[in-house]
Amino acid sequence: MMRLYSGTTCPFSHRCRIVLYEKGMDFEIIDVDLYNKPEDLAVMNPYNQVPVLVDRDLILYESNIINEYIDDRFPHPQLMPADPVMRARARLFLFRFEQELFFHVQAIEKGSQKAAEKGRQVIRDNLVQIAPVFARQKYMLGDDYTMLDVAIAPLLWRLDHYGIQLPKQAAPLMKYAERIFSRPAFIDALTPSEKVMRK
Ligand SMILES: N[C@@H](CCC(=O)N[C@@H](CS)C(=O)NCC(=O)O)C(=O)O
Repeated sequence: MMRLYSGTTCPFSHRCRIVLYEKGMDFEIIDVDLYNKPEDLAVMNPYNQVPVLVDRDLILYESNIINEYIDDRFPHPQLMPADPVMRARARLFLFRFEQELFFHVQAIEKGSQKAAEKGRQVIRDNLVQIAPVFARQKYMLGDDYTMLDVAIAPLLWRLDHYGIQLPKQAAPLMKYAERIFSRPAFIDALTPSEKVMRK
């Protein structure tokens, strides 16, 4: 059985929990206290961070790498596109999410007040820019829910929590977010600490 070492408020662990629940197979989630990390975390992940996935003798870290492995191992429902060109595009988007959104999440969570404010502003601007896409399509890549929706969902869930307010013009994005939040696997994947992040 796969074992996921996960942080109860960690957006990166949240991504992996979502994928595990989407697949509907057996797994174990181990909550890691990030203020008192178990010694074996640094043995499993040289960056001493969660999430970490253990599947028999395979140990993986980095949320997107973990998620692609779970998707390859349990292909139903498939979350990465099947077509090589679309798969490559999906990976490029995943990379850009890290550079343009999640890099700034780290500033909000750990940076100075000034860095956090700058992070909020960059995230707000980038989200406003992609918002019109959702007036035309249901999900990030079109009609189907994919790994891109999984990857961005933890950030959309935390907007209030991070103090990010979006203007009215981002309404299609928030409608899209509600669509993701209503998925049974999304609801099941929330920890009690995440549940209270949104009113
Ligand atoms: N790029 C990593 C980021 C993981 C990460 O930043 N994890 C944080 C919690 S959200 C962590 O373990 N922090 C503990 C530490 O850095 O001491 C991923 O996608 O998995």
